[in-house]
Amino acid sequence: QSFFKPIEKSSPPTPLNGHVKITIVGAGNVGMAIAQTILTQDLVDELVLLDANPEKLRGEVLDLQHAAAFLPRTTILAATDYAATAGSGLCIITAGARQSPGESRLNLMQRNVALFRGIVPPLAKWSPEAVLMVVSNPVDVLTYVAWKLSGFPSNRIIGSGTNLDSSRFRFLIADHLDVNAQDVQAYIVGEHGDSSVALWSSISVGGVPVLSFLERQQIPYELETLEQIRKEVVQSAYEVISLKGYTSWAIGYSVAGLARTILRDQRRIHPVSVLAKGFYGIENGDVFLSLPAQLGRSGVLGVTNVHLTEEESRRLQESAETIMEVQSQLGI
Ligand code: 6V0
Repeated sequence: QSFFKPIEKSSPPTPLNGHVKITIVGAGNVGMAIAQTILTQDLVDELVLLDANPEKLRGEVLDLQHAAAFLPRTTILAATDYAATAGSGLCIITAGARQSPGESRLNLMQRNVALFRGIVPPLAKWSPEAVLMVVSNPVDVLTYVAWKLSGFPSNRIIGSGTNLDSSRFRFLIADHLDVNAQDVQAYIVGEHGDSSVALWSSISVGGVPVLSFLERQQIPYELETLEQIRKEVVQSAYEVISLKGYTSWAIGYSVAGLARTILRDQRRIHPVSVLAKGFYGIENGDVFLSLPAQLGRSGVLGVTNVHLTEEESRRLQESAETIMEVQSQLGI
């Protein structure tokens, strides 16, 4: 049995022809945090920012261009027309409507689907070989919508998913154990949201599996502490939003890291939203949710074939059902 299992309907990578171009749709808090992190990483030759608000967009792009003397050389363009996005290797969508007071989540979702109808087809037309990455929320459902509207093979559609939740998880575990978060391996999978699933069996620190270590030392499982950490991960987005109004820095680093893995063909494993049909007992329906996926130039190369406990499998399937229920109300 191989370590990775390929996803359905994969297509081969497209050569970048030496010129690396990224488009970010939505120059709000999240789009700009992603843009600035990408710029510091010397990852691209050309960065196009596209937004529906031309004044704000021009202000943001000028502000970034004024940092040219401190940054690796990159052409930064402000665009309100999709023709400027032509030939992008990666398109990142962060545009999204905000919830109005009293508005239901379903209504918000329908507004976002309407917005995606105006964004995804022109992106796909001008960059037919691109990898498309969705960040706008609810990210799993909107990744499915982007897949449907683009007509792209599923390996070239990715949602930023629980890459951010997993980083919050690693930070909290590191804080609890007083170690460096980079030495903590741990995955949150499933829905980016309330039904996300912590893979306890995946936690290791410096290569040592944490749960079996605790068991061997006959240290009580600390299950309550772990469950508390999982709840904190779910709550942490709400907490940041209630304190500063939005989240931006962590999602900026998270997405810039995904962009690096894809454009540099690094073949690293990230928990991101992928077409999950056929994995871990998710057999019915087309649903995107986060699984530990290997990423490279052609997008999703495969999903890790790891063993989940019965409980983890059950929770993942429940997470899939939660997303599919929402999807079924969209009429797409
Ligand atoms: P924001 O600051 O309101 O920015 C949204 C931007 O989108 C604005 O600049 C708008 O002008 C622009 N916009 C709206 N409609 C269009 C359109 N049709 N075409 C082009 N641009 C358009 O929001 P913020 O940046 O804070 O959040 C953006 C989205 O990211 C929201 O849906 C968030 O919920 C989502 N996030 C997702 C995260 C994840 O982990 N997946 C994390 C944080 C936020």
